[in-house]
Amino acid sequence: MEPTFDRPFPALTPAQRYHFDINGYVVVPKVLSEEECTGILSAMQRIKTEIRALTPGVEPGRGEPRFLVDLPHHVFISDMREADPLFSAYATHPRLVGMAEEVMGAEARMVEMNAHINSRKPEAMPSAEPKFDFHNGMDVPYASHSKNGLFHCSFVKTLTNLTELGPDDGGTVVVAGSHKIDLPVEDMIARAYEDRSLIHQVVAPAGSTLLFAETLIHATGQIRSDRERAIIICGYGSTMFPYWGGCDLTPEFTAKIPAQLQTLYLGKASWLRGPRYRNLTDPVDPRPFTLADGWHYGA
Ligand SMILES: O=C(O)CCC(=O)C(=O)O
Repeated sequence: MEPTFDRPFPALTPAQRYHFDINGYVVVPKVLSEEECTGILSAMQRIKTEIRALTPGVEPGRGEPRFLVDLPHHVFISDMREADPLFSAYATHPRLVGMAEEVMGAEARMVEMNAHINSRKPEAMPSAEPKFDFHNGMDVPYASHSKNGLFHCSFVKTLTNLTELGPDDGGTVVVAGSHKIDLPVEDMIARAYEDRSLIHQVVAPAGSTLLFAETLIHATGQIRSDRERAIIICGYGSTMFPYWGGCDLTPEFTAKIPAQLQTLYLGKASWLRGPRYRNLTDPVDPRPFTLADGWHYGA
């Protein structure tokens, strides 16, 4: 029998799905265990050290991760898909892929694989009313549609905090509800600064996943504590979307991808998007999935 990629559907409880529809995001706790967070975090710290050790001017090669931001208090690492078996296990975690597909209403492919490790900006005075680097990744009319009364977005992220996020620890901030409002982004950001109750911030134990539509306006929060924040992010898009990153997979890695994960990694040269839709009240598929159920290449 052909192997299949078994992932949950629906992956969200009706209440999680309702929260997502209203706000454009939902925080799902306990997606990763403490041990899984520690493992991914130490792999990220190793990658950070390795990139820092590169000779200045030497560009990372194909398949190798790189810094998109390289500051003393903040590194933004991109193109991590091949860099450690735990990252591939994260990106193929059946529950995470299931959550992304539920929001997309379609089969997923990976379009980004990134991480942030950041701490308080040394020079910045913590502010009670900070300004954020708000942005979204796709516009509402092009990226979204509805089915069975539920919102869907063709570009979705699963962002998991590997460190605990208290109110001062810089959790992601979002302009709640902006995922479905077709107005100029700068106008919505201005309204959110006028009424800060519109800005929601992730406060969650380590191992929680922020699932959000990329039409949602979002940004890194302000760190006021002495704690380092570490998050891992996988972006998923419709299977006909290209990978949104600088770096192709190596042929060696591509050759190892199991048949049932080829579409997830490589997409499809076809516009048949594999629709999958739920009703709000459909119960969640309760099967437990762990990082070990994802694909650890070379394992
Ligand atoms: O650092 C964060 O919390 C937000 C990350 C972000 O803006 C993104 O993935 O697009």
